[in-house]
Amino acid sequence: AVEVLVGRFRGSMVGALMGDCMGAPFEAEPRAARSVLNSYFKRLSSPDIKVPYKAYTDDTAMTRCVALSLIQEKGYNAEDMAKRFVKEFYAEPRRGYGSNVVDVFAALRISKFEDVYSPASRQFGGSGSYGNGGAMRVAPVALFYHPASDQKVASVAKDMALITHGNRLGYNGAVLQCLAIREALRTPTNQLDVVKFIQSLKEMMKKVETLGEDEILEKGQIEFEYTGRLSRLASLMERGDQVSIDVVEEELGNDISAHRSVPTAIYSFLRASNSIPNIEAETAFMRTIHYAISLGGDTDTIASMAGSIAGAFYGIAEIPESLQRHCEGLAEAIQQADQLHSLATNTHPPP
Ligand code: F2R
Ligand code: MG
Ligand code: MG
Repeated sequence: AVEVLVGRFRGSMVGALMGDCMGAPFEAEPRAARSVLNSYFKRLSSPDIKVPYKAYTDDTAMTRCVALSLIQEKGYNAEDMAKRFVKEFYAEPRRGYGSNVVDVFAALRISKFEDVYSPASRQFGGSGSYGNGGAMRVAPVALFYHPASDQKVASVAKDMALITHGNRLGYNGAVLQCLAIREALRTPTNQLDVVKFIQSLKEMMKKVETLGEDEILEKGQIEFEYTGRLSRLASLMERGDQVSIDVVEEELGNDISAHRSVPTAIYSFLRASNSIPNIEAETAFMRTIHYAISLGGDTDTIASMAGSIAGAFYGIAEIPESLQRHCEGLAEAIQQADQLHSLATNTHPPP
C-alpha cells in the first residue's frame, strides 16, 4: 500500500510537470487538432528522438516553491512561501508569468514581506486576481496534507493562494483543484465512479463557497460559482462523446481565469478515463494530457492541473518514461514527491 501511495504522489507531481511542459508550446495558440497532437506525442515517444527537454513555465516554477517550502518548514509558513515565490521570479522572470502577478512580487519585495497577504489584496483596484495562478501550483498542498481533514486542506490551499490571488474566484479555484487531487488520491484505481467523484466535490465546495463573514460578492459574481460549474460538468459527462470542444469551452471555459479552467481540468481527467474518438494514447493518463491540450487556450495550465489529478489517480507507472524524459526538472519533481510522501505519512505528520 505504501508503494502504491508513493507512486501516486510521484504521479501527481510528475503529472503536473508533464502537463506544463507538454502543454506550454500550445498556450494561447490556435487549437491543435487531435491528429497533430497524436503525431506530437508519437514523435516525442520515439527512442531515436533526442530533442532538448521541454522547458517548464511559471506553473512548475511556483509548484516547486510550494513543495520546497512545505518540505523545509514541515508545514505551511506564509512568509517563507512568499519569499520563495519572489526569489524564484527574480531569478528566472521569463517563465511566462501572468501579467499582473508580477506586481505582487514587486510589492512583496519592496514591503520586505511585512504583510504577505496585503499586496495581493490590492490587485485590480482591491478586488484581487481571479487568475488560475493559485490553482496551478496547489498539488503539493494536496499531497502534504493528505492525512489531514478536508477543512484543514481547504484552509491551507486558500491561504497559499491568497499570497497572490485575493479574489474569491482565484482562491476558491485553488481549493477546488486541491480537493480534486485529494479525491483522486484516495479513490481506488479500479473504483472510479464519475457521478460520486463529482458529487463529493460538489458537497465540499458547497461548504467552501458559503459566503463567509469577511467575504463580499462583487458585481456579477454569484455565491456558488464552482458548485454550479460542477453541476454543468456532471451534465457534460452524461452526454459522453456528444460533447464537442466548443461546448466545453462555452460551458466550462479554457482561459487563464480560475473559474474557467479548474472545472475544465477536472472534466479532462474524468472524460479521459474512457476512450475518446481520434485520440491515440498509450495510457489513460496520456489521454488526459492529450485531451486537455486539445481544448486550446491555457493549455499548459489546464494540462498541468488535469495531469496532477490524473497522476494522483493512476500513479507514475501510467506516465510513459519515453515522455517523462523530455520534461525539464523531472528528477526534482520525483524527489519532492518522495519527500512530501515521507513527511505526510511517517516522520512528520502534518499539524
Ligand atoms: N501568462 C500566461 N500566459 C500568457 C501567454 C504566455 C505566452 N505563452 C507567451 O509566450 O507570452 N500564463 C501563465 O499565467 C496564468 C496564471 O496567471 P496568474 O498567476 O493567475 O496571474 P495574474 O496576473 O494574477 O492573472 C492572470 C490574468 O487574469 C486576468 N485577471 C485576473 N484577475 C482579474 C480581475 N480581477 N479583473 C480583470 N482581469 C483579471 C488578467 O488579465 C491577468 O493578467 C497561467 O496560465 C500561467 O501559465
Ligand atoms: Mg505557464
Ligand atoms: Mg498557462
